[in-house]
Amino acid sequence: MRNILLTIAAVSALISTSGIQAEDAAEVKITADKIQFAYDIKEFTVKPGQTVKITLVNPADSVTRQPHNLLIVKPGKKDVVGMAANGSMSDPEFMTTKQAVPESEDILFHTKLVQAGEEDTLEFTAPEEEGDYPYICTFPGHWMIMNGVMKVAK
Ligand SMILES: [Cu+2]
Repeated sequence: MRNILLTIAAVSALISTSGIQAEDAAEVKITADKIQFAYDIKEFTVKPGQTVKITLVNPADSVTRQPHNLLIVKPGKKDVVGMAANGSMSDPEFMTTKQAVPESEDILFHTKLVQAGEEDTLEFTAPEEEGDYPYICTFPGHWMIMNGVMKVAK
């Protein structure tokens, strides 16, 4: 009898732990515009250290048929990373192996290049430091207008 009770206690502890984690995760779905180089969500807020899941969707009926990605960069580094992407365009691997992601220490997390009709989910732990973390698409020519801000705040 005592063993059974212990087992029940262990199982309910497991259930409540996973329940807390599910509640804690921030899930954001960001869809690329069909016509313009833009994300439908320009700003969202997460808590420091929170589990974040971002799904980038490139609609199947995209008019531009352009691939898109999503990079989360350090505060204030949108332009630096965007310019690094511009400077990488002559690299033959940039659009293939590198998924249009430039080499930069200022990039925290990124998706792959998502073609029309596809999506990619990025899962990470939000930075502990509060601030405005820009996200950008580094497909050539997009980042200046295809961007947003992930706010990290308590
Ligand atoms: Cu794009």
